Amino acid sequence: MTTSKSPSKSKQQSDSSSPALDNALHEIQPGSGRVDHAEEQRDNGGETHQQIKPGADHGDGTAHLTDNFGHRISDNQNSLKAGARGPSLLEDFVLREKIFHFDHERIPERIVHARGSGAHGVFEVTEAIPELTKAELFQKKGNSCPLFVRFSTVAGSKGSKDTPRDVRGFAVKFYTETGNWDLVGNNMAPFFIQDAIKFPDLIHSVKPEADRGYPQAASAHDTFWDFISLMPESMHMIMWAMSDRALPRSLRMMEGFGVHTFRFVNAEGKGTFVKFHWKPKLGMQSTTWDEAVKISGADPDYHRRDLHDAIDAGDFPEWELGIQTFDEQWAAKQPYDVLDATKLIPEEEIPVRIIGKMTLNRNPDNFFAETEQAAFLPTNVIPGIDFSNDPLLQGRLFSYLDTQKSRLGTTNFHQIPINAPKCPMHNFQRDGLMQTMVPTGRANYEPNSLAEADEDGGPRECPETGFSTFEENAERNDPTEKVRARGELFADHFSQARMFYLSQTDNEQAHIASAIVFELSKVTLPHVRERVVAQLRNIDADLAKRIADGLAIDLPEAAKPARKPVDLGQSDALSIQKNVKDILEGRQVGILFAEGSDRKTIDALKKSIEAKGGTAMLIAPKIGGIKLDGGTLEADGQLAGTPSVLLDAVALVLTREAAEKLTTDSAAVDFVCDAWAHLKAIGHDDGARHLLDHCHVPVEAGGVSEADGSFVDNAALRFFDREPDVRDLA
Ligand code: HDD
Repeated sequence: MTTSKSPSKSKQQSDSSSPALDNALHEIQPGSGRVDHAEEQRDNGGETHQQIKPGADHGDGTAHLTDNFGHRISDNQNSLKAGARGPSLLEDFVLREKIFHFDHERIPERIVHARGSGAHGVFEVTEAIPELTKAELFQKKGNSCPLFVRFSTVAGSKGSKDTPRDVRGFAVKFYTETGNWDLVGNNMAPFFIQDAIKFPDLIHSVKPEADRGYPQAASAHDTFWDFISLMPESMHMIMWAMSDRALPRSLRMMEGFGVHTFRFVNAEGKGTFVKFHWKPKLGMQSTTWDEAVKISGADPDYHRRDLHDAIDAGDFPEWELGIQTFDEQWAAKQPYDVLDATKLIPEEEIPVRIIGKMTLNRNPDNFFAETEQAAFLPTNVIPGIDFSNDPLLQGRLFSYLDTQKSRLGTTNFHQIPINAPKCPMHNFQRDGLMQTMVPTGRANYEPNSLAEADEDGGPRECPETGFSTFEENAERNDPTEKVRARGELFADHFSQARMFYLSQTDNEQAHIASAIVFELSKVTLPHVRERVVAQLRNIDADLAKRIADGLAIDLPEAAKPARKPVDLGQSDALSIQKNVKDILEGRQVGILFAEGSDRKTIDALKKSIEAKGGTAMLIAPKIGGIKLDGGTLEADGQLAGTPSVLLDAVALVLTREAAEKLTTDSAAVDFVCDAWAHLKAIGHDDGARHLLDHCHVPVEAGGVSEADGSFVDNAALRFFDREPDVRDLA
């Protein structure tokens, strides 16, 4: 590679626990092919691309500053002028090139999922599944490959915040030895619509409204809910989008889903349906809505920073890859269609079988070159993995390749290093805008017989090992019939929405209800609000009533469902709170101190937080150094710039005098009141009680404790029992 590694704290290189992981950090080095971009140019271009080495730096390793064509620049501070106070001269090629390049730095943002954060990593197979798929990757336990992940929000622009209520994209590019495999999923199992033909409508409705250009990164507006109210198929996904799943605490703490039913194909040609799942090692965590709103002001890059910092610190985020597999016969017996992307398969029906592990272990060196230019394509599958007839997936197979041309500007976007495969790539495609490969020889067509004249005839097709499409059993379809229609069971829009809602804990249900009331309260069209509530009546009568009460409207008649919903019971796997992991890893615990605070308490807290895998953050009114017994202590964050919304739990270690002084500092008062309202663990010493009293925090309440070991135990949790004390859960 020609890029240089950034000097981040590199527990990254040395601490990987498995040799497979270490190996996969290196690029795949296949005998015959290109390895990386630079290598490729050498392969193809020969001498023309060689670097001229002598005198390339100042002698101390510092490179010469040059223009884009290698001319050394003598002065990067002043443009060329006719006299020191005269006009700039057109002949200043240094100035013109610099401004010209700058003027064209931006490329169109992604039409959806514009805001995203990426990371490099490795995938390791933990259980081989040759009986299910012939995919080379999954043939042996321990097989591994490098990968790149991009997480994203959906509706907001590139520069929008990280914490809107939104679905999160979860796109993984596996660079396997048999080509790239892109698993382009979300952090929610179902999707809003069933057929790709509705995707432009869905996205138009949620994006800023056409005439006024707002709201940014928000679904709480007329056009989104107008569309939704007319699309009952979206009701299941609406339950997910209004749930705490849409407010992840960290990108490291969310599940991922391939959403569609895909197909594995084994060496005998047998097909098995498969759904893909990502399970985070840290478990799932969410913020509250009020917290998410405040985080977006305090740190719009909250998730991006968290991901970057964790990787930089060597706390490599991990997910397990799981699968649910089933055959046509099983699928045919279900009360839903497995080809319908608005449906999921309950984990209680088919448990998720873990087959691999993803570890993110390297931050991108350059945001634009890697994260921004990454192009994911659901069409990127490897032999052994195939598509299903899901009509949403089928539309995606066209859309992604197409969109890259308008975003990255060229059909050669596959040559950008982040997109290029790391296995050999040879074909007869030629030319095009920004062609960077320099193919040699005459063979740019096939078949050819140039080899007979001792010339390089180029690559040949691989009937045995190449991708061959699964031979579908057409029993359930008549492929000769052209119809614009959907499978019969696609018409059940409510059964799984109801299952999701009923599977939540009481306060998770309350969060869904509050979210819908919030969103619909931003809707200005009364008939839209009513139509949504009419749809909700088919999910749960109590939910619909709560929403109608919350909006202060009469309960409308239920909308007539296209197909009568069936009772699917509950699935505990759908609830975050029922599955929460009581661990401190990945959590950020704040310790607020001020002049005179007890150093021993601070040190002991910090030690036990770190011993449990959490991060301790010292916060004080001033950052540079606070006087304590036995010296001064520097803070990691200044109080006003580090509100408690950025922390998972807070300890207050204060003298009575300091606590009293802080009662007149709104940053300190908000720090405590928000930690209380956001249901966080609060630890305190005697002196700090004064500040708690001022903020009406009852010291006997759940999660409020002495700033000792009990606080550190509490810090892994949120105290939902307190919720009725801080907000209306009607
Ligand atoms: Fe999509 C981007 C996920 C349906 C069309 N989509 C995009 C990304 C993710 C998803 C994670 C961002 C990739 C990245 O980080 O670069 N999309 C999904 C999921 C869907 C889905 C899980 C349903 C199951 N998408 C979907 C449909 C269409 C698209 C039905 C069009 C017919 N999606 C696109 C796109 C994007 C995209 C316009 C924008 C940027 C890009 O592709 O590369 O083509």
